Amino acid sequence: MVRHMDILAEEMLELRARDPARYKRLIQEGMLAELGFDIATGSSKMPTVDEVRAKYRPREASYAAIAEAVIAGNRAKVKDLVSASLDQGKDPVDLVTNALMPGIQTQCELYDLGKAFVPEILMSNDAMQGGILLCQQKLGDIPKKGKLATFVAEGDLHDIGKNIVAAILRANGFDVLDLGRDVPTAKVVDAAREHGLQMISGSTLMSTTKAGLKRTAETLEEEGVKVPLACGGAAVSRSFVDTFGNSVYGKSPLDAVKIATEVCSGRDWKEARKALY
Ligand code: B12
Repeated sequence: MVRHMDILAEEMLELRARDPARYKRLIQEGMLAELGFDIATGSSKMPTVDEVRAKYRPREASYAAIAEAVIAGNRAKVKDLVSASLDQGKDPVDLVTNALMPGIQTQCELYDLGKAFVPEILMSNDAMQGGILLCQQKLGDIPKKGKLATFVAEGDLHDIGKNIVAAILRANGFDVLDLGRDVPTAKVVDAAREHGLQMISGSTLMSTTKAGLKRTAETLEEEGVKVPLACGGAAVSRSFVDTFGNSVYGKSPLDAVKIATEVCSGRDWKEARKALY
């Protein structure tokens, strides 16, 4: 997975503080070599398509077939296979996490390598959504644990991860209002007031848009709307989120569930941070 330069830089600074000897070695022996750059041939060791596929391929055959159908962007096949798995008694949350998500993760990494292209990503996303819908229907109407919203920061159109987070939150019993992508702060604040939200989950994948999450957390606080913001997405790091209040950093959709569980059981964002970090 390609790393954001600012996250990489933060990680290097953390490493310098935590393990100065290794940091020094990295510098001395060549950071490029440590990061996978083959100095002898002058090229970086890029994984092959097969290696990427193998990295994410689920062990169980029926899950691997679902992941393959997501990669192929075959919505009809995904729906057939997910239906069959649900009929066999598979857990819908497990299917989303361990069959559908590995498919889209493979496709995204292939895109990074230049081995998949925009239409393919969009078709895989559509196919995955077909499967997620069936899993949500199977879960049915379960008693709700709290009212939340999800959104992607202003200027950012990447919504695949946000959709997964929304699906996993719903699957875990939360009532989720999806505000969509490219969402301005004012719309989030209005929604928090209007719908009596208990937590908001904000995502962003670009360095240029991550300030939108900080702005949203701060505006909620300034306007006296006591709703914490869970922040995630590939451009977001814990050290970034720690630079502002009223927010909790999470890496995975399950972290979003943990944060929501803390907040909906009456804990504030500071207590939720303690529980998570
Ligand atoms: C798919 C993709 C696209 C698709 C988006 C389709 C869509 N509907 O989302 C398309 C092709 C449209 C696209 C467009 C662009 N993209 Co793009 N894209 C990607 C790509 C390949 C994958 C992103 C993705 O979906 N990952 C998979 C999901 C599942 O991961 P995720 O969102 O991080 O979410 C997971 C976790 O982070 C977490 N999570 C997410 N949210 C939250 C919230 C909380 C609270 C918690 C706890 C957890 C959590 O859970 C999720 C599931 O595990 C990435 C590269 C990469 N490999 O990441 C580039 C990437 C994000 N794109 C990039 C860029 C630059 C662009 C464009 C500007 C390209 C261009 N020149 O036009 C445009 C931007 C348009 C815009 N204004 O937004 C850059 C951003 C670089 C940067 N530093 O800012 C990246 C990193 C590529 C790169 N290496 O340069 N892109």
